[in-house]
Amino acid sequence: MRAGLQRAGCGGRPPPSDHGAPADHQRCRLRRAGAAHRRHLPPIFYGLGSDGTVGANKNSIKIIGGDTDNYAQGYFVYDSKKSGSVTVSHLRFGPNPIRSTYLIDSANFVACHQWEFLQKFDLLDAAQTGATVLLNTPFDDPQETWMRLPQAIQQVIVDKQLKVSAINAYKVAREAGMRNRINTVMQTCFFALSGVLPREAAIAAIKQAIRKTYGKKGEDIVNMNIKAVDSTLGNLFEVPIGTPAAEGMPYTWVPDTAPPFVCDVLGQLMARKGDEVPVSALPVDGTYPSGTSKYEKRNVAQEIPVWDPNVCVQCGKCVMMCPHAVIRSKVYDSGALESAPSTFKHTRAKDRAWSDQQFTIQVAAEDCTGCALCVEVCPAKNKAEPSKKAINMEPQLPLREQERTNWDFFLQLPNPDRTHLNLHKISHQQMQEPLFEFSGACAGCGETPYIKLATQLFGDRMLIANATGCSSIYGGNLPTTPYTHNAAGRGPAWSNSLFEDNAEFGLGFRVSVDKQSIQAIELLKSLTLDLDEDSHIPQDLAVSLLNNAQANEADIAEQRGWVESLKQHLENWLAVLNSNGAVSPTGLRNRLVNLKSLADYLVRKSVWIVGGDGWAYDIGYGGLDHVLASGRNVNVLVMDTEVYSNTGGQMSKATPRAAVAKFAAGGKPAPKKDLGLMAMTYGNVYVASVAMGARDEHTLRAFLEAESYDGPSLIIAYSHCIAHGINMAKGMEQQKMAVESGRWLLYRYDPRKAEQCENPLMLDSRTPKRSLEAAMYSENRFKMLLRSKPEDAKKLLQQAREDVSARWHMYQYLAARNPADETSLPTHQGYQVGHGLVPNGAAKAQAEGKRPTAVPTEGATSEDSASPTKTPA
Ligand SMILES: Cc1ncc(C[n+]2csc(CCOP(=O)(O)OP(=O)(O)O)c2C)c(N)n1
Ligand code: SF4
Ligand code: SF4
Ligand code: SF4
Repeated sequence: MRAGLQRAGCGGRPPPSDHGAPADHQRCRLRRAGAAHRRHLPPIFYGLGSDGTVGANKNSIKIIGGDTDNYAQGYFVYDSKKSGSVTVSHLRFGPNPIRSTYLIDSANFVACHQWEFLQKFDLLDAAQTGATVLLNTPFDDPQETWMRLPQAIQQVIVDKQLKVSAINAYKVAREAGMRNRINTVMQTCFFALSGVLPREAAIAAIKQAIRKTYGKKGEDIVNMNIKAVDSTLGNLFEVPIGTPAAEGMPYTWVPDTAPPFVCDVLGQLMARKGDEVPVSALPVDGTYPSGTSKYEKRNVAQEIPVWDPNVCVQCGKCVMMCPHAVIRSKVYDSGALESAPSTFKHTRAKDRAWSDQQFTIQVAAEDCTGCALCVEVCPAKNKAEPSKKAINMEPQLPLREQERTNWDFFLQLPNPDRTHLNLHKISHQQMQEPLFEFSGACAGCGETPYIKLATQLFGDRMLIANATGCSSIYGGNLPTTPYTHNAAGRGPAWSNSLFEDNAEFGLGFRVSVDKQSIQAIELLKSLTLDLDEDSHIPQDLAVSLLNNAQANEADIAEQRGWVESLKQHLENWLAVLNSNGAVSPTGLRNRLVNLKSLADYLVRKSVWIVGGDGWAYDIGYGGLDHVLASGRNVNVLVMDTEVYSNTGGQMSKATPRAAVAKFAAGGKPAPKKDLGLMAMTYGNVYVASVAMGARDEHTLRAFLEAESYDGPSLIIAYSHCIAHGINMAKGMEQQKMAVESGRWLLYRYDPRKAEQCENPLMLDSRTPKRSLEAAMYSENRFKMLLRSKPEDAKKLLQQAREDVSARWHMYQYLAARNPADETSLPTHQGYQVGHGLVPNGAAKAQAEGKRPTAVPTEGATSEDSASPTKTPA
């Protein structure tokens, strides 16, 4: 992916007058200074997606192209990962017009903003002899920085006589309060080293750009950036060039142990050598092997969580919330520890179901993004050190080697038997292997925990139709694939369709799968129960296969066993036909072959239609509505970030009133569309509104219920996002605030309840207890309106309060209704007229003499149905 930006100053045009308006004085000074320092400068910057490198370079272009008489051009090359991949900024400045866009292959300045890249590829390839190199080093000592450089890089530095400077930019950024945002620090170093402008003028221009860029985000952010600029140059040092080490490792993107396709094709793409891969090396039908993100080992985290087994209460929350499937738990027999590495941590399992077993929480250090969501949600406090929890963030680099070994050991420990897990308990359920891991979503993304959860529960028999959006990008952007498979080779089948037809696309999956299982059933019957002559398939096997309800993991495991047995019988039967050479009855051989190829469709498949709110509420809504109305057994997961996140945060119909978004710069004037309520009017659609950060067990329960419902299901999942202007480490806390303030409701609408004479709507949120104002203004998307248009903000806040209150009252009313009181209402097409939310199953049950009773579903907790009584503040 390439993007260009070109700016020109006054070169080639009449010189600016020095007698311009006062506002122009600064520009004029810069113009003269720029002319004095004028040179043709082609620098290249290697950054990490989302570390701000591209943004900072755009600012540099504006400074140089706008405020000096240089021409300037920026050309940015990056892949489609949401964050955490290599971004390359090709910048050109000079006195002559730049008439074309092209990449720089001979640079006199090369900046490497991530130390990791030095081990991965030859980023000094384009450096001219005598060029300047700027490194972001994790080491404070100049000598150590030289010693730690890979041998290949040292050699190039010596051969090309490069001048190397370095700074521990992460340290400087952290000390300025900017966490991992190193862009301002590295930009200051660039101006200081490149001499494109005199230092003083450059620093003044950077500060001016900071005020312009971050002014809207608040004074704190501006001050942090200015603090970072001020402390940068004191930390910049020259690296002494020594003798290169005698030997070193070659550049590696993927380990040698990876499968050949990963080494030869995907590895090449990762090493930025995709242009050298022949077309013939790519899969002819467009299918790609799954489970390849694990080979990337991006090492993007500065800090990773470190587990303290003595403090851990073994709740599994950290595992559930991790957006990247990096932190995992296992229970296993102590005998498995015989070959454990000395640093591998474990403790006795606390759960009575595993009383004689060992328990471990393990982190994939090299895949961690350092988002710290897991630490934030950990409920266990270290009594001896109250500031600590059962997991705490610590620097990654010193732990990398040991945790790599520990992770490899952890992976080869057996996974617990899925059929013995209590799936209503987070600590049990989170032992299920995730079949979606290490995606390129932003660090701390609020969408991915939902996808990961779905793959843990159903991934081994799941088909996913993915609407275009963040989920299609982090779900399937080459070169690697985060969807993966278990040891038996089973994992989600995934495909992305258009933004506007994804629901229909997923419905097609259902229709196709159903057709194939019907064919398999017909063939099985015709080859056993209906066959005139002797069948080689035992009748009891056929009966078992046909009668299994496949209602839980144990049933499904049993069905899989029977399918394997069926395939074996079919193979034996075919062998008999082949060996005796007898002419088989018409079509028998074909029917056997067909059944063998369709036998897997005797196992229940789980079809998921997945996307964001832009898809579900707006552009794909017509199709979604059509699919919900079809009555077919599909599960729709809407990850509601309340904006079009993938394209930079445009307003959708899910955007709440008063939030600032693109196309709603003055705060959205209209309320959020109630997609769930619209779906409930069908009466036969399972609908749930969830927020994992607010009630994780509720989310889990909704997923289980939705999938088990033999009809359309819709889960609307609140997903925090970088577009909200929040500290992403606190994303789950933001979700909680949204629920506790009444801005987001938790509920489930289960049409099966009506069959038991119950109200199908269960309002699972508690009475809102938090101030809506405080919850909203904890997010920059709301707060920024307060700064830019305080009067409008006040008005919209009041309207938002009214929205929340009205919606709360309506849901409270609907959830409190007693279906038994409503049997006299007229019915139309199976639903009570005027009360579309109560299917007349309740009326039917009443008419049949069943008493309306409150029957708790399996695994219910006392918290599951709140009795909301108060009105939100
Ligand atoms: C018909 C069409 N319009 C626009 C786009 C560009 N586009 C791709 S993803 C996206 C935003 C998706 O937003 P949303 O559905 O909310 O998902 P999110 O990115 O928030 O997960 C847009 C506008 C497109 N692919 N197709
Ligand atoms: S820091 Fe983030 S990515 Fe790393 S384990 Fe914790 S939640 Fe997962
Ligand atoms: S969240 Fe904390 S207490 Fe719970 S399993 Fe993870 S580390 Fe242990
Ligand atoms: S949903 Fe938001 S946080 Fe997640 S990947 Fe998209 S932009 Fe990033």
